[in-house]
Amino acid sequence: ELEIHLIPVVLGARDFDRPSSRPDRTMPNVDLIELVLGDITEQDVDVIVNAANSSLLGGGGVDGAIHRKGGPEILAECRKLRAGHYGGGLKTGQAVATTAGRLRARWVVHTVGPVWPSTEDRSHLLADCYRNSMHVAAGLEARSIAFPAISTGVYRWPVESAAEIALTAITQTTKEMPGIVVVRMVLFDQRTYDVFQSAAR
Ligand code: AR6
Repeated sequence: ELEIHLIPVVLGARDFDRPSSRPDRTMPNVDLIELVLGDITEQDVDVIVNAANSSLLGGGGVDGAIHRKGGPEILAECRKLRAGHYGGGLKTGQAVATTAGRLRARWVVHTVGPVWPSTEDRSHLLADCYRNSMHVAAGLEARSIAFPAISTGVYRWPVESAAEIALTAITQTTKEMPGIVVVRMVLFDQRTYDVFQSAAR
């Protein structure tokens, strides 16, 4: 059962009382970032984002779930990427697309979040994950995209900080992307969901 709450995010001057009026393509089309308590592998969106690692060859957490449910086609494409342009792996903050295999989504965009802690501030790399994933999605002409809370599991980034970085990066990036009309954060547990709710407020 998904519990869906819509959090209005102000993206600049527009009339929220008339959400169906979208006369100007230069206006941002995302009125809302959806916060959902649920499983990202179940999402019916064009793109789901994977919190991968630089090897692109799978792992635990959301990465494991996506490969398990999406089937071997995703890993096959990841291996091709490693054999080609991504021979050295995917760098932290970068994003790249593959098929979504058997998932309901059309594509998986793989990105690598930064590990916590680190001697230097790596917040900009976490923001890059969101920005670059949305750029890849826009390049695929995706209209909807779902993110997990990147770096907040195995990579141990504090959820309060991650939520602020994620929502800020998404809000800024949607301004450049009139084609993306749904951005959904899919939070896997109640605590993470609650923290994102507070950050959105
Ligand atoms: N749907 C949505 N969110 C999920 C799901 C799911 N099915 N499963 C877990 N989460 P993590 P990271 C949440 O560890 O911290 C992997 O081994 C989870 O509760 O998946 O970026 C990779 O291969 C947490 O809130 O990703 C890398 O080696 C969030 O997703 C490493 O973990 C992210 O947790 C990446 O670590």
